[in-house]
Amino acid sequence: MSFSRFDHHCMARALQLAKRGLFSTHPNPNVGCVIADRERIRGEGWHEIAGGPHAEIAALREAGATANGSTAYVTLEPCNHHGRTPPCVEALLKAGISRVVMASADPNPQVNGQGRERLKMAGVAVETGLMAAEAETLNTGYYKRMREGRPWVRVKAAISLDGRTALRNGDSKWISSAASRRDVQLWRARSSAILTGIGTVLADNPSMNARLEGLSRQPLRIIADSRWRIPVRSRILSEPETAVIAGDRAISVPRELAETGVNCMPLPAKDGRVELGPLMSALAAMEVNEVQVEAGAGLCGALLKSRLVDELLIYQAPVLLGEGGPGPFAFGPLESIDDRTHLRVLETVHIGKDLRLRLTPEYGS
Ligand code: AOF
Ligand code: ZN
Repeated sequence: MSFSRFDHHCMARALQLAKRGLFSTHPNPNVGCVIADRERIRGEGWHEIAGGPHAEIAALREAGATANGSTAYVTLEPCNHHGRTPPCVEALLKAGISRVVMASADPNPQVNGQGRERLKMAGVAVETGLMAAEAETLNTGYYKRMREGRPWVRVKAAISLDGRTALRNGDSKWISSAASRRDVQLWRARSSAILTGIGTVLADNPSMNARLEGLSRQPLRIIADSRWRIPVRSRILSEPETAVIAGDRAISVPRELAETGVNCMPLPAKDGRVELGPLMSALAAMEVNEVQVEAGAGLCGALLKSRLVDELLIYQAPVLLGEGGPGPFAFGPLESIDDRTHLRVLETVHIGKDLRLRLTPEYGS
């Protein structure tokens, strides 16, 4: 299938619009839509919030009567089901759209090709795959949850040039620059959930919220706390309805903790530790698309060893911390260099004085 320069231009614009929903659409995907006739864009829209209008509806509203006979460029397959809102396909047909170009099919089993089939049946020309990689990257967590029943897991760490996250005495404030710490807030804000461990909660008493102006939602806070040890007055529990504690189902939840109203999630455990695969499946069942892990070396190492990590977000500061401090991942000493974990670098950028690396583990077979 060949797409014109104008097609590319319109889809690039639709992707740009989709990004406006990055901090607000959870658990829905980010979607953008452009309605154009042969030479001009007539309507633009994006999905802003779950329960609100889908991108197509917003764009059709702006296009008005000019939609008749026009092309709709959508970053995701238009839906053909009644969810919180009516099907977009019907609205596109009613407006007289004659061609639909979509970046990617919607992996949601309620949609998955059905939107496209319905459009075709009604005589609309449908073309798929324009800028598909960009569209999938934008909704990487949504695709992973729909396809695999697991969230996208991103581990964030601030390290020194000598690979440490703290001094031997535990001091770590601050290794990365203020600019890096602000950048972390953006990644937190787009995440469905932040995962940390009880060790970090006891040591640092963090709030793990997203501190950005104008946010309409906060990520869920998940605490891996196998023995239900969390103090009820921890900062991370200050809004109990936005926290989930994952503990060993073989140990009963302390009454004081249960009475806070926080969601205590009993899970299978091995060697006294909550099993991380079932934890991730449970989070996906709660419609968590992206999880950002901000935790100590133990939990991060266990996630990596379980092959649950999809992405590393590393802020490397040009400082040296000397011997004795931990690294970001603990999984025991290796016996052979052949056992090393390989990572592929996705991106490197300078943030303030630091270097920000995004990497993905290459788990092999
Ligand atoms: C579209 N356009 O802009 C979006 C779509 O409950 P609802 O009504 O909000 O529907 C949510 C589902 O609709 C979501 O899981 C995904 O399959 C699709 N999202 N579809 O045609 C949009 N955001
Ligand atoms: Zn829709």
